[in-house]
Amino acid sequence: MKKIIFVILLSLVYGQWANAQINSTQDERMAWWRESRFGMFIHWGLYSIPAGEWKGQYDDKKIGEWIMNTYKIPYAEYSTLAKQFNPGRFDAKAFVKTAKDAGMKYITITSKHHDGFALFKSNVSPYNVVDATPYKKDIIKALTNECHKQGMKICYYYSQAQDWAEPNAWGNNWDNYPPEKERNHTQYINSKVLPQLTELLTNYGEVNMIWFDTPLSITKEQADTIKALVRKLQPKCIISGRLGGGIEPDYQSTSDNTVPPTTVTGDWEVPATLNNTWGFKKYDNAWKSPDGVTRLLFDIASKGGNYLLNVGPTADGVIPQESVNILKQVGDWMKVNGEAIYGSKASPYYLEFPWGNITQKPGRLYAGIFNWPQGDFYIEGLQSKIRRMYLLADKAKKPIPFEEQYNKQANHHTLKIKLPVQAPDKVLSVLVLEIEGAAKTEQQIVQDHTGKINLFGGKAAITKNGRAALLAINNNGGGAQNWKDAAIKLDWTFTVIKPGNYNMEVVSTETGAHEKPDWTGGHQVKVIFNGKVTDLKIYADSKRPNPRTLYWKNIITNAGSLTFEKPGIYQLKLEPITIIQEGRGFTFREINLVPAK
Ligand code: JFZ
Repeated sequence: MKKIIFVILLSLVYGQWANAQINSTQDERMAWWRESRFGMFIHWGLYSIPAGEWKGQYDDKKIGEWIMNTYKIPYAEYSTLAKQFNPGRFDAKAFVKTAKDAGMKYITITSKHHDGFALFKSNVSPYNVVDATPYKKDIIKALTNECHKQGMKICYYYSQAQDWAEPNAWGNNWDNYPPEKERNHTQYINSKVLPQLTELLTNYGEVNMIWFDTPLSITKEQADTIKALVRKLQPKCIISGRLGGGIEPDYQSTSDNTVPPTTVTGDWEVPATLNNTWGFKKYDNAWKSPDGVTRLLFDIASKGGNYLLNVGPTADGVIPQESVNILKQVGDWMKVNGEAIYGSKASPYYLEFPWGNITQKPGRLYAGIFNWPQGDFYIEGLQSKIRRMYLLADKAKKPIPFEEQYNKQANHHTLKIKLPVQAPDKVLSVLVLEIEGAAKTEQQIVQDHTGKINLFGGKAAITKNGRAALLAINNNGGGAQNWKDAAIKLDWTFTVIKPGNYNMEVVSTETGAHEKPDWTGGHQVKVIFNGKVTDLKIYADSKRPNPRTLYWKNIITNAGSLTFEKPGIYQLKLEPITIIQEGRGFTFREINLVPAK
């Protein structure tokens, strides 16, 4: 599974000019996308007819659009669904309106998913909505025309590797097709993928992006051919993150539903479901709350990403009412607070806050508060000078009183802010901070005003055998990615302001597929503080939901207590003794030190 790839560009002197050339066209392509921040994903196809049920069989843990694979339905049988595909209630206007009302700026629709069925008229294969169904109308055309009319960007999902209708493609290993190794993948690409992409990129006017997916073993050469074709036919069309073959796409996608725990540079996007499936399933009612979705939208923008949120229309051609309702509420919030989202950039901080997160524009920070404080509100570690503050929901921009505090000994800045008692929005309220110059934040780890000290894994010095090492703290629960090497050690240096006794908790995370979260415990570690070694076994003493993921919980291991005799700088180390090798490894996220009562 692809995770976010952190790319470090080494700018060689002679390479800088070349980079500027590449970046200028990429910047051009990406401009509307960066401005948008919020888009609609549409998974729609023949799978919306069985809607998660096949001959009386149901499965909560399977995604709807994979039903052909789930029940190993032969192509000859599955393809007859086309004769029933007749979405009489489909109205492109209604789709675009739902997206617009939500505040979404682009639509990405499945032009062909893994089942191989095309939602557009194709001369390459009769397995398409015009030639194989009683409906006979080109859905991609209708939606594209409507998007063009209404100023909505239109993007096509296209499954370039898996095509379960094709003997030479990837993925179908239940039909009587040649074994995967004997297939001529290139033949499939040349005879279906390239000609269909040509149709999509020539027959419908401007296409803003092709969203590729599940590349599997696609080669660099194959991916290059596909990329070159898209570039040739529509140079401004974005190529999404999952083309494969190691080629450079225009941006990265995270794993599905995965929100990174920190700010991430570059262009990236979270493809996400509204319940637990992409393609419509009639019995999936695990709807996310509109509050949760609004907070995720803000948090993703704060970390620098786009949110591509899915709806799965029914066989009738309507977006489920529950989805419409959720999106409408997000849209109402966007009407008031959209300024903090559209065209915003990532937070100047690396880490999220317990109360919410921050987006920015030149001269402005937008603090999105989802835990409205009882009493004073604090923003810590901001070095920039503040001009004024007001609530985004307040048209009069009535100044919010604040005080800039500075602890010289700890070199720590704190803003003490007098918010009104009542939050303007019960879900997430935005406080605007007008600042002088570019935002500057402290890099140190320092105790906050509640006394809590947060030692996040990604803030540690990470070493192996005394040398700098890499450990990605970015699994989909926000913890370490496959940490199985017990020689990797973590080490934090931090500033304590208030001496006293502190309880220590070690936090790891669930991870794995969103339909089945998973966690491995039993690892043995030591925590070293002030020459004192505490041996610890990683058990799930308690679990805590993480509002940033909605799927993967934080797992808490109580780790005893420690004492700071006086204010100052301290060091703490975490060193594994043994890590359980099966399963997910040690999904460590952070250590929290909390004042003991
Ligand atoms: C893929 C598809 O298989 C799925 O049907 C849906 O279209 C989704 C948006 O994309 O599923 C994936 C692809 C990549 C990951 C997980 C699920 N990943 O990188 O973790």
